[in-house]
Amino acid sequence: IDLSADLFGQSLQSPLLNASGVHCQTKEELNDLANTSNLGAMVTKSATLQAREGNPNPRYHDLANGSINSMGLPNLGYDFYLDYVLEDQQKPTILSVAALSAADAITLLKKLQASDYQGPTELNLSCPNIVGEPQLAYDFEATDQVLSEVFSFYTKPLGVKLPPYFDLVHFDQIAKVLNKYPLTHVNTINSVGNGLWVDVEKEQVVTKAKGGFGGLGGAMVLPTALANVRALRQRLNPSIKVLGTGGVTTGADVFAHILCGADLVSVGTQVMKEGLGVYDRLAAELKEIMAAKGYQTLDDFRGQLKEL
Ligand code: RRO
Repeated sequence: IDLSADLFGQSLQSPLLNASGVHCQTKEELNDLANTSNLGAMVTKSATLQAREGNPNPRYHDLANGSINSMGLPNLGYDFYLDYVLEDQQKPTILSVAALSAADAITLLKKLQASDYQGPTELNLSCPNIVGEPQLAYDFEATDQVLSEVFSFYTKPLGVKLPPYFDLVHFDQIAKVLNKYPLTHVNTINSVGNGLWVDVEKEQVVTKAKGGFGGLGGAMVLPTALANVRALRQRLNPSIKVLGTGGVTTGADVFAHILCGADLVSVGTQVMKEGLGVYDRLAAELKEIMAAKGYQTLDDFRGQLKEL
């Protein structure tokens, strides 16, 4: 059984990635990812122009069926992650950048265009946890404007990280915008924004910032993630790869993402719960499923979901 995959021309040993934000903020964490078997490629924590402390603690909470987070974009700043991908990279890496505003996105990508970095970058248009800032990709016109300006000067590989959509009309609208641009990929989904968990015993929320509202991840978001992968794969130009993120806890979940059309599959919450050994388990479970079905490669079933 062959799990090999492709990251915009770089060949990967497995289709598995970390979800940005999980175990990828510090040099030590990034080096751990580089040394993790069955992790095909890695993604850095979304970087902002300036380093950020992020939101106050508590800002991550495990739930029975997933997680809620309100991290608030803690990161070591653009220069640190750029240095990392230029100097320390031991495994194919996607550099994630976030913008606190459209103007910030332009400034960041102008710096990146002028840098020596030629590798893949992902523009995070969907962080739900910045006080006072909306998730940009819920505003189709603003997203179009940012991408239009970006691609007036940016010539290196660039994809976007999207929030989940919940209406078929919204899939049509975002795909229409994205199809205008030479994007390498879309990564779908970011956490389901602004959920709320209640600790009934304490009669209290579980994360501090924003009154406890935070992004949901893990098993509870799997159907939403699969719907977004499927709906976007059905609408985007074939040249735009789809990276599936959200709700993966088993090899069967990875299989389902690929069946919906995912080129690569990321794991977030389950890494928080289980540690980096999760990738060996998921790869073994995926191989077992493929063997039972007689599939040799991921291409044998990618996008082949049957309808009734
Ligand atoms: O740091 C965060 O609060 C965060 C980000 Br930038 C994101 O894109 N998604 C998320 O769930 N948390």
